Amino acid sequence: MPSAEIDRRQLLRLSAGGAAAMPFLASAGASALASQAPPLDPRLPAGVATEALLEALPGKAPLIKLAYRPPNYEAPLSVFKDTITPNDQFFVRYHLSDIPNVNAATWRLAVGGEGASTPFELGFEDLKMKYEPVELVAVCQCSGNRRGLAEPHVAGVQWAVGAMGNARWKGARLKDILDKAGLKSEAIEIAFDGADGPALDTTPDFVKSLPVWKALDPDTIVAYEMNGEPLPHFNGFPARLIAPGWTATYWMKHLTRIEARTKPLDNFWMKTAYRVPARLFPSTQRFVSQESPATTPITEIMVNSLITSPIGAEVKVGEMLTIEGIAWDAGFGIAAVEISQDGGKSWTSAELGPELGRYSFRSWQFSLGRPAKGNLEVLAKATNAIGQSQPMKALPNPAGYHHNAVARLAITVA
Ligand SMILES: Nc1nc2c(c(=O)[nH]1)N[C@H]1C(S)=C(S)[C@@H](COP(=O)(O)O)O[C@H]1N2
Ligand SMILES: [Mo]
Repeated sequence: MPSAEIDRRQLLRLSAGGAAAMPFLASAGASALASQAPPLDPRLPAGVATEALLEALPGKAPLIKLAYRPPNYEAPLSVFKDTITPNDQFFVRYHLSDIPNVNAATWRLAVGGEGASTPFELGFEDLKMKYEPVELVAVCQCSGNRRGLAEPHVAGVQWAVGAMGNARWKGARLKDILDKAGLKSEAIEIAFDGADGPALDTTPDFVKSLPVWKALDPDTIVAYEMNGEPLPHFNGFPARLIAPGWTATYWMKHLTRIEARTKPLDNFWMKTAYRVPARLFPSTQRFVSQESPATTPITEIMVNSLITSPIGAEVKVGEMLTIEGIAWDAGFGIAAVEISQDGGKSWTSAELGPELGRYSFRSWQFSLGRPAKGNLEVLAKATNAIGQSQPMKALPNPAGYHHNAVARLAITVA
């Protein structure tokens, strides 16, 4: 919720990156730069991202706008030709419309709750100077990424493939912060609140929790840098949670409060939203204190891949054609990416690119030589180090989460 620490009079100063930009609420669309529509993506059903407008939020490059209040902007496919997603092209997702600009100089992070014996507050300099910095590359992927591709159609933001990004995050271990707060053995969940709040009181405030085991994982960090720069305003300045391997719903932006809880967090965002049918997905990571017989909170990212090149559906006959893409999972690691040209009957291994860390996108490529004139469909399927791979069709579920069907690209060689 908006807290007293946030100086709303800083409205004309965007704290992150020094970008000369107006705050979101004051921009009212007027400063948005509309530019050309993105290339038509042949793998998307009609209506998904094809008629989209590329529009720039303050401090960001043009992205595909799905909604303005709250801001929901996804990255066009062309962004994923880079394994690391540039900050200004990183997708933006909010549930709430009141997103204040946070002033790092006055920002405070409150750490406490019933499950902590020594509650305290820290400022931005404390976060950077008093804790050992750690860096890791991790994919931030919305649980609902690709929801627009769900069959049958489900309600919700109709994301195509770009509600995700991969960045090098730098921050303090959440474990070190919790150690200082004297985490009690009765603590079962750690809850996180951000500075944004509902513009209308009909939307419940966005507060999320993690099980203690995930909060204490040395890779779970409170990040203050993204790709060597301060976090962009729209990606959580001045600090956000990084829960590597888990879908981005837990990656609280503009963190203001960390609460060690002795009881499960009971709110709309835990009990109703971001849940999947129990045992539907091959998750190995559980959030036991939030499970019910029928449903479980979404936890780790399912193994997935994306074909990033070629982008268009047409290629020239006689030319060498290389299929390129990325693959990622929850941190078990990508073991293989395989390509099929016969609808999934036979598969051949693609060549994997460099490893940037187990939670990162992994690039891959596969040469098709000089394909003959005609139509061709290429499928890509990633397998991770524990043997999980992508299903041919996404598993239907009410909210359209975890869409990880094999990647497909129809190409006409002419
Ligand atoms: N404060 C705050 N943090 C948040 C959210 C939000 O609405 N408010 N949305 C979450 C969800 S669902 C996603 S997908 C990611 C999106 O991160 P990004 O906007 O940096 O891409 O932020 C997460 N953290
Ligand atoms: Mo999300």
